Amino acid sequence: MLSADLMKRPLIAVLNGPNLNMLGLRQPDVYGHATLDDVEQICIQAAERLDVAIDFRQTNGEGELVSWVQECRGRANGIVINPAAYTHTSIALLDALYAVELPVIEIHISNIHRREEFRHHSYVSQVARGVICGLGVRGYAHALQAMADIIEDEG
Ligand code: CA2
Repeated sequence: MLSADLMKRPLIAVLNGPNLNMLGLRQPDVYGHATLDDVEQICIQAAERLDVAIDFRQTNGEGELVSWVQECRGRANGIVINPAAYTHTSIALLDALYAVELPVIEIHISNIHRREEFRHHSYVSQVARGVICGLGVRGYAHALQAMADIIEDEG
């Protein structure tokens, strides 16, 4: 019989930043009609397909997001993150993502490069293995697929 450790699935943290709890309630022209609960369901289904575990969270607080990244050390195998507005402003988040020494994939629902100039720059991209943007909420499933591939390739 396989031991519990051998059967353990890799854990991917799916972290979401400020105002993403408003998804589906406002600005459907930019972000679509799906709610954050719908996004979580997309991630749960993708995780089942990929045989990985996920820890899906959202916060409006920069400090809380930084703490969650720190908590991933020694616990998670990778981080998929939609930092929302902190993408464009937070050196604290960038520092935390560097320090945690885990693979990071950055995801945005909208195509930030087709939007206002201030959204074109991302601090998080400096530490991300890859960036998915503009593919709507389905982008989360692509991000999980990419992260599962990275974890499998790098053991
Ligand atoms: O496109 C994305 O996923 C963003 O990360 C979303 C952020 C925005 O600041 C980034 O530039 C791009 C905004 C998240 C707030 O989402 C809302 C959804 C509905 C209503 C209000 C805000």
